[in-house]
Amino acid sequence: PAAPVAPVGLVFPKGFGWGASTSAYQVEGGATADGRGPSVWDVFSHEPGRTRDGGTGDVAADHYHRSYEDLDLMRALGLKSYRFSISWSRVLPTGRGTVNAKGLDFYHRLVDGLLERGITPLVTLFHWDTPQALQQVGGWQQRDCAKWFADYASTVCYSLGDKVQSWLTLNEPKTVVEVGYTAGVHAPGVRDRRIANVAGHHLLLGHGLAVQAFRATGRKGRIGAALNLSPVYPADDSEAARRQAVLADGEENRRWLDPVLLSRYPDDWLATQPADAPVRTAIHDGDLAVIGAKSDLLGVQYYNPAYVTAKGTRVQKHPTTQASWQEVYPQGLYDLLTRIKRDYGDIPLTITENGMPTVREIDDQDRIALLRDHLTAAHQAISEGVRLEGYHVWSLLDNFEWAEGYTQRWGIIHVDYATQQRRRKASADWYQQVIARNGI
Ligand code: GBH
Repeated sequence: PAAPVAPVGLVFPKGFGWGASTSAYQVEGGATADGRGPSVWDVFSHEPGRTRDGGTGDVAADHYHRSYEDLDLMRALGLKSYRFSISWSRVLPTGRGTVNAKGLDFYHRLVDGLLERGITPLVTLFHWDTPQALQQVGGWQQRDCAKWFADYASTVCYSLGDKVQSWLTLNEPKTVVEVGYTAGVHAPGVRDRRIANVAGHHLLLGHGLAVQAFRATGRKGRIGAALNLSPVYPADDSEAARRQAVLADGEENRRWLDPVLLSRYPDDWLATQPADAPVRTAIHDGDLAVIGAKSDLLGVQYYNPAYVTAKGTRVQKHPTTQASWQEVYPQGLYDLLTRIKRDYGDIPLTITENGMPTVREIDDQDRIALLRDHLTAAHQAISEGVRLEGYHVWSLLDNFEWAEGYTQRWGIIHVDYATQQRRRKASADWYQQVIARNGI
């Protein structure tokens, strides 16, 4: 199917949540400021050869020290929503135990600054930065990590819960499993599929326990997970490719959506796990009921589709961005959103990430085109009844792109890392107009 032609004058629903996203380790810097403890990413990024340019998040975009300037940039854009994450080890330097008040205060000031500017905070509790002290006792491989995460969630949700109404538990558990624990290209650098799937289960359990912990604080508000999802298509019309695409959909999408929204693992995904796979014993009776504890919203992150051959291998069918994994197919967002509604019902959705890296540092017309085409696809889904409440561009600022270091610029605002000067890109000007007009 061809991508939709971008019509002009698409108006979004009243109150649509125009937003932008960041994550703590990618923008904050201040790695040792005010008592912050190290996370797995501090350790990993300092190991030789882990990031393309040797970059670390020590300073990043120095947002920890420049949050007021960044808040003013957000206000100038007219943002309605800002999605950021909390650094677990800033709040709890060893992952559990005593709260570091100065660390927590940073997020209070940030949230106050957002509210003063009329911007709604959307807070992610975990964007990959497991406290190193917890990694040393097993991290997500260890079942207790789910409980530690829920305790941390309880602390943060209670403390900020009179100001923050919207929470996300985990960012992209799939990426942690596939890149952090299988490929070993992200922290903690484990390369073991069996361990990865155990960690994946414990991450999901952590999500469910965190949802319960949030409810137990008595704070009002909504909570859910942020999942990166890819519509999966057969690469050709053979029966074998179609079968492989269904299996791959299990891995890419249903393995995460089904437990969180339907309290079950998909049978076909479970069947791919060998009889002696440790994940089978990691799943205890009652876990799926916890994992499927009622979510109030779902964060959808869409970057690319997946095409699967008759042999089960992946191929690309569309041009990619500077990120070689990202083939561009805006219609995939429409397919994804309508599919979620069809298969999982009317849970409120917000797009928590979508965007691209651009080589052109200021005049980023390619980013404008990509955002416009994806918003067109999102609008089409809304017009067909999908309950999409917001859209957050990844990212507000150029930042530390994990294993790619600083070699990819994903922001709508440019950061000159030598001076930390911010400069709006063409896409920021464009996005400001989109927000002002509530449409494209
Ligand atoms: C998101 O991941 C993250 O949430 C965010 O932190 C990140 O900055 C942003 O997207 C842009 O990448 O290098 O071949 O091993 C997006 C999903 C899944 C994309 C893992 C990169 C690694 C492919 N990511 N994938 S590879």
